[in-house]
Amino acid sequence: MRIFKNLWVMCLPLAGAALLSCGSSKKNSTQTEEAGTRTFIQAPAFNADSAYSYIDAQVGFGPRVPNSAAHKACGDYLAAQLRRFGAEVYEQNAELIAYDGTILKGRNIVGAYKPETRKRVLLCAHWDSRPYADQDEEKYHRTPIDGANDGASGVGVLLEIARQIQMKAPEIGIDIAFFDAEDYGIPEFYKGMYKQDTWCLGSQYWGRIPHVSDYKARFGILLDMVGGKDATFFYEGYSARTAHNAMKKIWNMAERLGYGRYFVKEEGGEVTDDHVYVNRYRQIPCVDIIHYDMNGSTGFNPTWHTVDDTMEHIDKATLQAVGQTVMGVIYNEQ
Ligand code: AHN
Ligand code: ZN
Repeated sequence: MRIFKNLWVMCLPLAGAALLSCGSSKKNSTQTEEAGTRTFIQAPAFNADSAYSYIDAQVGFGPRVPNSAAHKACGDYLAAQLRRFGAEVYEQNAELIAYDGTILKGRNIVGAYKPETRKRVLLCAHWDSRPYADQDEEKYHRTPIDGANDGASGVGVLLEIARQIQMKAPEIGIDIAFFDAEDYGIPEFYKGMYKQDTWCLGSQYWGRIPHVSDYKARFGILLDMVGGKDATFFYEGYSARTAHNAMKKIWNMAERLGYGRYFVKEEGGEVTDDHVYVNRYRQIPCVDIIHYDMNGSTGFNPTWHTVDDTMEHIDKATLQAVGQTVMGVIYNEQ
């Protein structure tokens, strides 16, 4: 933007003809902008109202806890939306074993664009919601949460990106993966034996058995809790170690688009999230864009795993910042 502004200032004192030539000296100036020697492609405009409506629709089904009717109905909705937006849709149904032995009817949903292309980027989010508000008052510990932010926000942003891709495809192929059963991890109140790897059951399954054999992508971007007001996204520790280049690309893009307030270029903690298994099992470097709150008691935002994770705490400005940044990244991949 700055470059455009400078150009405009330079053009101002000139006569109409000169102004025209000033404008036309830039080939396709609405599309591209010179940044040093590299051409920057302006991505289409992400629509936060649209993303918000997709979050609202998910929450409208009720908590998307695996094995529930709301979960089934929401899964059908997500697969139908991806199809409607022109993706080739793959579904995986698998029985996943929870921390307490409960068998979850898990369902991963993947929408592929340009499936024939080898140059690909994976975008992902979890679509289930937590059966427990175990960060809330004790009386709510066994209450399923709406998961407006924790779950639905990332999916809502990705559905809007799917809609945008249908209207104007980026150069590379894109896969949008909605992972199931991320949030059925061992609850705080559980008295039984501790077990490892109880979170992210859907992405663990997909990592071992991807929707297409030998699936590969250049890198992945995971969206987790991307709808909170004044959200701050720090360099998540595991992403920083395993997906450093992609991570820098994202944070630099955010800065360039004016979203540096959200994408803070400082180290955050390390989180066990779907990106860990995308990297561990498929060797795809994957970056977690996740809202940390350094001042909060949990390290996450104040509504995290509480019954307050509702639509009223979803902020369109944050959705815009995240959606436009991710679009900036994918439309600039060649
Ligand atoms: C754990 O709490 C172990 N990981 C955070 C991942 C998560 C949960 N993201 C959303 N809900
Ligand atoms: Zn959660």
